[in-house]
Amino acid sequence: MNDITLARSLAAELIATEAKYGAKNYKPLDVVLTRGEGVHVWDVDGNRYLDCLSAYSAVNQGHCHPKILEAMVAQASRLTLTSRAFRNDQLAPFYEELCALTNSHKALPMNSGAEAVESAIKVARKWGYEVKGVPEGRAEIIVASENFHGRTVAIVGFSTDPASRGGFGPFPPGFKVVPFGDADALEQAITPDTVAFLVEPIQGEAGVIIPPAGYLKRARELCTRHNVILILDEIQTGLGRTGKMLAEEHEEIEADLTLIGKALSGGFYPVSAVLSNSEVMGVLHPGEHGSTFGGNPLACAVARAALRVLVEEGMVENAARVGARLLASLQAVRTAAVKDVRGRGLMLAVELFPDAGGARRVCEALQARGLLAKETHDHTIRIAPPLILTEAQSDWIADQFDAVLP
Ligand code: IF1
Repeated sequence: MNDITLARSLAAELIATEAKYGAKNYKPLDVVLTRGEGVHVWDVDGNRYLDCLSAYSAVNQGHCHPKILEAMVAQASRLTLTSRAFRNDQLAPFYEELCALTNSHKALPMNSGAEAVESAIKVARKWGYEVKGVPEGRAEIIVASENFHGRTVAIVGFSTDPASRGGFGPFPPGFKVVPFGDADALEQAITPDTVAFLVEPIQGEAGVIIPPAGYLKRARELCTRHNVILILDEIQTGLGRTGKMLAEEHEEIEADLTLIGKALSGGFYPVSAVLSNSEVMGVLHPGEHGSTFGGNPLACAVARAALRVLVEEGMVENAARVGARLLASLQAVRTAAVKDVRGRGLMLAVELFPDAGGARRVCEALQARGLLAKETHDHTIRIAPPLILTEAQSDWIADQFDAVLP
């Protein structure tokens, strides 16, 4: 057997082993990756791909960024976990740098995105009872249709996607769904028991849905007027993805609670946080919330480096500049099958007409040409490369779409 045959059989073997032992909660492309560097990843056969998913925007800084790696290795060999029963010397500078960068007063460190969302729900409810004066047990949180905020029971309970919530009930009460992008519907839904409105600035899983201009600004005004906490889930849109550090900056607003995760560690390690611009976080007292790994020194050191390279290497500005170029060139290659091309910064999507044969087929054709992208729902291809993408790489991506779009 030559090398290529050997390698192919390795991929097939790994895929078969996954199928044998793994829960079948995913249907990935059949590409088995073994190495990543910058915008590129390599499979076990040695094929190189340009990664246009970036682990759902967790790898904004590019794969295996050397400075984040260095910080991780240095910290891992010194101290990894203390629990919050003791203090560690990485937490204070992490708080300080994170709050300075995001213009926040307080931060609550957690691990996964879903945990940050759960934490915000708890904080908002407690604020509702203790500060707003909502009668015990009545706190209500308004969310948007087609939302994606994670996979916990509470979160999938207010999902409108049957695949996400079906079969997982009963669910905690206290959530009300309004159409995304409709500020009038939000206004009508607010009652004296409403404590928060939780929304993604741009909906990711829904297919990169950008709300009408002015929507978030009006949501901000409504929340302020009715004493409701605005919670922006920036777990996917935050940290440069849309061409601003936070997507809220596009409408010059500030959320009361901002949730970040994913790229907070540059993909090295799960790190998330709840950021607070008001006194909302003040409702938490010792013993009322926590996490074994939240705020651990390894997480803090990795996140500090991940934030530092975003700024020092101009990745946010690059996302705005190269993202605008990619959007324009994708719009220029649109074919009869293309219903819409949209995006902000490096969070883009190409949506096909329902009769165009499906987005999965396009993703498979792109894979064969050395580009990895993932369909969302049946007809939309999401394009979210690392924020270090060059103009030449951007043009190459558009060329690949030009070649494969039906
Ligand atoms: C999977 C989607 C993206 C998120 C927002 C919270 C979370 C996510 C806005 C939870 C997570 C991930 C989860 C991942 C797929 C992915 C995803 F397609 F499902 F919707 F990115 F677009 N808020 N999104 O996007 O964060 O707990 O996962 O750390 O495989 O479920 P988490």
